[in-house]
Amino acid sequence: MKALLLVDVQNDFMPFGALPVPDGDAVVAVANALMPQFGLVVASQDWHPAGHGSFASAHQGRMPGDVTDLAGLPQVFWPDHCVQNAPGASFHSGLDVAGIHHVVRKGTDSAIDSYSAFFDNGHRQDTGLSSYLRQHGVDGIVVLGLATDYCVKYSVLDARGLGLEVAVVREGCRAVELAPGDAEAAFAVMRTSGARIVTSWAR
Ligand code: VGL
Ligand code: ZN
Repeated sequence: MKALLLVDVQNDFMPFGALPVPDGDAVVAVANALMPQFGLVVASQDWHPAGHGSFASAHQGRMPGDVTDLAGLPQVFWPDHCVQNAPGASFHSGLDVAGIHHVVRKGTDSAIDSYSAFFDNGHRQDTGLSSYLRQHGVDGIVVLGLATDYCVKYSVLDARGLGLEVAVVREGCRAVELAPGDAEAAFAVMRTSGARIVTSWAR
């Protein structure tokens, strides 16, 4: 069966949030419209401890947008965002959370970032999502959420690596776009991995 994966539809990624994704709140209506069409709906939640290693504020002399490394991997430093139990980490108030069957939290280890809902950026720890999906007989996922060029992209690439069929709902995604073109580049990489890029009215 197919499951719907909602990636990081959280306050801090909304235009009013700490790590604003332009037009990010547009994905909420798409998520709400699709949820009733799926027997299984899973949502990921970026869930950082205060002082997480991906926060520029945790490193002296670093600004959001700087790129260095963390845990031996290239790392963009971000504004403080999605701190565990803070309002910014909550799902958008307009999201129909009653329609979500399972929440997977990621980014909980201060020493490494975790864009993907499946593994951290070094593929060292597993969030448990793949075994959850396997246990529920899921062979494919339909994905939407925030942000196209980070957490959506890496979740999709990991899902493909796990052998899942993947469709990405284009109008259900919005991008950070630190550099112009990052969104389209992300869609291209996802397509190359074997994911289909679809619209919710033609999937
Ligand atoms: C995300 C940057 C940092 C995302 C999470 O959800 O795409 N981006 N943490
Ligand atoms: Zn994060």
